[in-house]
Amino acid sequence: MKIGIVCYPTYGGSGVLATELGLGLARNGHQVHFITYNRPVRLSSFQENVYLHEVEAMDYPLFEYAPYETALASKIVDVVLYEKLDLLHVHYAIPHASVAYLAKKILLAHGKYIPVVTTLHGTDITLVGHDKSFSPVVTFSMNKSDGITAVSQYLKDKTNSLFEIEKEIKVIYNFVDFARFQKKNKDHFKMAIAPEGEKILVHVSNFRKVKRVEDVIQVFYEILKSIPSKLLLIGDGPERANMERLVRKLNLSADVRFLGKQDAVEEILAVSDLFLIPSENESFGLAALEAMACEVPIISSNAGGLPEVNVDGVTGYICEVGDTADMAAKSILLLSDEEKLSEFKHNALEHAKKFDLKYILPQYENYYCEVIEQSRILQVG
Ligand code: GMT
Repeated sequence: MKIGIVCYPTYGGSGVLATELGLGLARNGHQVHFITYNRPVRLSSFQENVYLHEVEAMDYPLFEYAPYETALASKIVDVVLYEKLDLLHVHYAIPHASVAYLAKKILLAHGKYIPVVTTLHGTDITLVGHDKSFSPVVTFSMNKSDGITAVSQYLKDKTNSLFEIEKEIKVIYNFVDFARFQKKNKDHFKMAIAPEGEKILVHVSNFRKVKRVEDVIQVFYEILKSIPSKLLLIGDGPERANMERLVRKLNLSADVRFLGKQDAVEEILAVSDLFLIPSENESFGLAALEAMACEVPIISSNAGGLPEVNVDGVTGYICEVGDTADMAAKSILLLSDEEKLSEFKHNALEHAKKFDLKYILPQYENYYCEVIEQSRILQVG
């Protein structure tokens, strides 16, 4: 198949998932065309069957905001016609689903029907999409997509409760590529971070309010009272400066390291003992799954789809959103019992295997075939 993938190129989970999906499809022999405004972060080197079409939104003194949607729709039309794409898969509803609808209408005028699949990732539904400034457009364009997928059962249910969706939403879980995410020996790295054999805790996010990074720091503050440990904070975003201030205020600077955006997250996960994800809202928690693939147990909140990824008392522990005392107590329970910790590490890996790319990729391929076939029947009819 020739597939166009529209996504955000940034460090967010939706862009990461879209890129990993495109790379997997390309390895399976499909031709994949990424259409976005920058090189996606996980698209780091040349790969057979992969093409990148960068969208440039023209700047002009009249515009306060460069019209990205118009430029994206034009680029989609151009790529679909010139590369003769079979299907367009857009990740994150805003603005991609409505832009895809516009492109689809323009393409129809050229005599080309392009089936569109929209994948919902989370905040496009739970935070942004539901806002009344976006809601009518999001509802309309989701209903105009030929297929809709959601990355967890929670997100499917949430979408159906917040919007009038006329189509069946298919749940296709996020996945992890075990060729990349697996425990590797990085002892030299561990020595550099935790020279006295301290436990290593890790958090990866875009440092938005919804991630509750302040809870990560508060939990670590409590853990440190009884367990020698280090905290690695990976990622960057609007809350970073506030978090740096909090670390200084709690006098934790010697034990907390802000590593910023990292490309080789798997190398850091490889030396970590525990992953903290106390989010207010999380449709799935791809970062947690990637940690589990590297044998890192999870302390998570019970928000959204996290319980579909982290199994309470098996791959880690689940606590109420904001209950940092419970999160700290569960972390200490695990970190102070070597036998339990290695059992949970093993369980985390075993559970992550259920989300292996090799099982999820065919679900997308089959869904694409289904959507293309249904669109063909509708056109003939
Ligand atoms: O977590 C974010 O804020 C980024 C966001 C995105 O769209 O890039 O992530 C969402 O999509 C990920 C991939 O499907 C999910 O794993 C995250 O749980 C989801 N984030 C939220 O729901 C807050």
